[in-house]
Amino acid sequence: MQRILITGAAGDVGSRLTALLKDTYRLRLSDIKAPAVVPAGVDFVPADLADKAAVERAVTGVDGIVHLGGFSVEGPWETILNSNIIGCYNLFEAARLARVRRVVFASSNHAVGFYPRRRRIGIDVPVRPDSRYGVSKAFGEAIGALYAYKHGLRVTCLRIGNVADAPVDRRRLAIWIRPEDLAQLVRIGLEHPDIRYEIFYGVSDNEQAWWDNTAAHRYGYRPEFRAEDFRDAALAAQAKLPSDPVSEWYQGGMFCSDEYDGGEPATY
Ligand code: 15L
Repeated sequence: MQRILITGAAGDVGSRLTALLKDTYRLRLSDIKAPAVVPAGVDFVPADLADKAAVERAVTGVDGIVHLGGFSVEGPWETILNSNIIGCYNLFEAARLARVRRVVFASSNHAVGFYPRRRRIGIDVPVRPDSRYGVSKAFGEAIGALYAYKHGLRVTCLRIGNVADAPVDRRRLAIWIRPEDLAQLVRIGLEHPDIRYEIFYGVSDNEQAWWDNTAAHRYGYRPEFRAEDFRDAALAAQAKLPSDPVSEWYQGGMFCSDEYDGGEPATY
């Protein structure tokens, strides 16, 4: 059984993946504070990602890492710098030193948030981050490529949409992913023999999706959930939200309209 470290394990996505993966791998959890639930037989190693020595302790002896850790929304530059830029470098460098074989990096749709919703994009478009947070995710994808091609780490970057039991508004009808589908993608990243460096979109089988996820499907991803099954509830929730033209134009939603003074939105 592979020994897998999950960073950011105390967060919502970390807790859900722990529950879904605990019988498949020998898990070790890490975060600044212990998760509310640490299942029997699972270790917890505290680590602040900005503390290199602590990160090195956390990764020692594992075969693979699911790197969810860091600041998970837009934040002040100092916070993003320490948690997501320095933290991500520390994680990859510690993985190299400890000869970890695989990293699954939780990237985000916000690495490409400034594409208009009317465009369908694949993994071959240039990044268009919509926030300092999105920039940090593009950085994580770039450092993942460096460690994959230079140091032989097998790296999978998941541009995750929105992880929840159900989509909560119109935007999430396009980008929603059920935790079970996310666990399937994580397992491909940790196990598929042909992975060297890949970017997949972390999205369920949504009819309205803005992303071409051919790469994930090529590796066997078969999402089991569809946002359309929750369409009426999501649209009813959307009807109660105030209108926000910039947010509604771009894929990144409010991450785009937040602090926005860019004039007319891009048409392409
Ligand atoms: C993300 O990357 C965030 O981590 C999550 O909290 C959501 O805001 C999500 O994107 C989203 O775009 O809905």
